[in-house]
Amino acid sequence: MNFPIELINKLKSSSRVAVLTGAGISQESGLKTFRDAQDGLWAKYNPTDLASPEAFARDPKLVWDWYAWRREAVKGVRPNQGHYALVEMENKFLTFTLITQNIDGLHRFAGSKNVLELHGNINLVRCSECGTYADEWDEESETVPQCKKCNGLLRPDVVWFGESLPRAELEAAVNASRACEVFFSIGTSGVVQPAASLAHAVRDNGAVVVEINAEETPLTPKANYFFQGKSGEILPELVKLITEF
Ligand code: BV8
Ligand code: ZN
Repeated sequence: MNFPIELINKLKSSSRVAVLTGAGISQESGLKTFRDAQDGLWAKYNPTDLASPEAFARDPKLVWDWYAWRREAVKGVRPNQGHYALVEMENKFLTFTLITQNIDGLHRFAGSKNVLELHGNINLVRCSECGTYADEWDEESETVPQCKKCNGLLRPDVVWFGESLPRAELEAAVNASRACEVFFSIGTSGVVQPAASLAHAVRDNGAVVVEINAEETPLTPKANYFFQGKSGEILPELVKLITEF
């Protein structure tokens, strides 16, 4: 990939960087992206219909099983070169904030420290009534496991459509986007709000916006740089150039 020298110089002279990632960065780990057709059993459901409080209220077992299936899928995968390149980048900049829409936990698994999980984490399970986190539950149970404290139905600790994002994480993400000198948008179709609006807020503060994605998105026309391709290939190349003295 040909990286313009002014971008390399900008990165070498910057100290505050923010990154937003989406499902695309985990695709090379073998995880389907959110809008990929769901495999087999789930082919007939649209993810946005299952990832909602209404779906859980209507058929808690179906939604619970969908997340149990996805937890299994996440257990079987490892971070890829794109995740590791971001770990290297974090050590390179004075202030580095990794904002992710992903719930797979792969950034932390790869070693990233300052990670803001805007949509929660699929490996965490809490009570849908009292909010108590469950440290273990019977994955084989015929019915949705229940809270030990109040018997409420357990649910994944993720943000469903129509639910608000965790305030602290969202606030930190907005602050990091406002303060950064360079903002990366990586592996996201940029349609889910309010995460997608972070990049647009950045433009207003004069920061440089760099998009790395397999296809163009609504952000592409507004980005200063757009690199089309796989994040697992592009990011290591870019990080190598900015860490070379
Ligand atoms: C809220 C957790 C309100 C669950 C997720 C109309 C207009 C605007 C907004 C709305 C609207 N109607 C409704 C809304 C709001 C809604 C929304 O944005 N809807 C969208 C569909 C229009 N948002 C919400 O509901 C949010 N909450 O607004 O609350 C509110 C306000 C006040 C008080 C109370 C309530 C909550 C949104 C969070 C939903 N939860 N995840 C779960 O995962 O099961 S979102 C889900 O989509 C995932 O987190 C995923 O990450 C996220 C975004 O998708 P992407 O990550 O971008 O993945 P996608 O597949 O789309 O794209 C992948 C990209 O990677 C592609 O472009 C592909 O080309 C690229 N790619 C693939 N491989 C690679 C690659 N790139 C590089 N390398 C590769 N190898
Ligand atoms: Zn409870």
